[in-house]
Amino acid sequence: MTLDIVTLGEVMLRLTAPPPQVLEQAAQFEVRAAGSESNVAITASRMGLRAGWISRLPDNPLGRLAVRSIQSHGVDTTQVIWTPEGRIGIYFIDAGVSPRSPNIIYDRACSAITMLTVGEVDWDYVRNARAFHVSGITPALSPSLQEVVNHAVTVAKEADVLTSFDINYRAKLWSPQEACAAIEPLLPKIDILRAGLHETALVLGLRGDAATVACALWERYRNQVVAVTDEAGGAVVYDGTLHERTPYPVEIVDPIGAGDAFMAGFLVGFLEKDVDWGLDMAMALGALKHTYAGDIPWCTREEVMALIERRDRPAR
Ligand code: KDG
Repeated sequence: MTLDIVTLGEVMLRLTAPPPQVLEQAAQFEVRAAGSESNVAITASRMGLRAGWISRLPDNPLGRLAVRSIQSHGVDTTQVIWTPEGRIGIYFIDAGVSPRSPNIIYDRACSAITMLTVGEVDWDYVRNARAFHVSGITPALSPSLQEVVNHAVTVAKEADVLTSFDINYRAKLWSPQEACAAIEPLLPKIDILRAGLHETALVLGLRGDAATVACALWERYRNQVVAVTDEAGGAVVYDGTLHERTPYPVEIVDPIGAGDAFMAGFLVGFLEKDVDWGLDMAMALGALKHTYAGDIPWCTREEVMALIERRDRPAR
């Protein structure tokens, strides 16, 4: 089967304290499967693309729970490597209420995917896809995963598969210097690069507004397309020409996963048509994600289209 998008990364169980409770007072948690790359595969699949996801999980009820939830969105999970060793990662979250910040506690050390090796993956699965996507979270998890990600990006590039990378810096996983050392060598092999403004400053030392940073990244790493999002929800894409979008007004229910929704939307639109359509899909999906609890934008393709069309229609 030829897939449109293949992603590779960890899925965890996300244990959310019922808002507005903080972790310390929570008597129960809501459990959902969550992980940046599986989120991208899920959203792409929900938008009608054929998506697959590679991972490594313990062969136990929790591993199966996570995979079943990803499969339920139509994602191909046949390349998940099941293992008797290791565990599934977990994270605990309370969403925060302004001015109290959200709190996330990871409990993911030694998860099964951290032991994934290059030899375990069927790389033809990546070679046969139209696009391959991974984020900076995956190489942050273990030295072995750094090797796997390097190999994956190289294999994809050599096979003319569109390579996509989201910097997705996580300060609780590694320092900016460690992230830069691992990620920077990959960047010249990336076709579609996404970053948030704060990440480019922290990890790559690039400062300025989104347009300046996107152009600088494009010139530095020679990517086909660079997408940079800012804290206010606006985004620019640079591919030799600057494409800009202002943010949709959003009421935030849960922002976690909005970057993944943006990334998936961009890949969907880019694979379907072009950069502008990618940016339209990205903006709509990123905005819509804020309105759903959990990591996934539960909207249908029709709902995304309705949002995009309403935006383009004159108000009166
Ligand atoms: O983008 C959202 C995911 O990344 C989140 O659900 C998990 O933060 C996460 C991580 O570090 O993998």
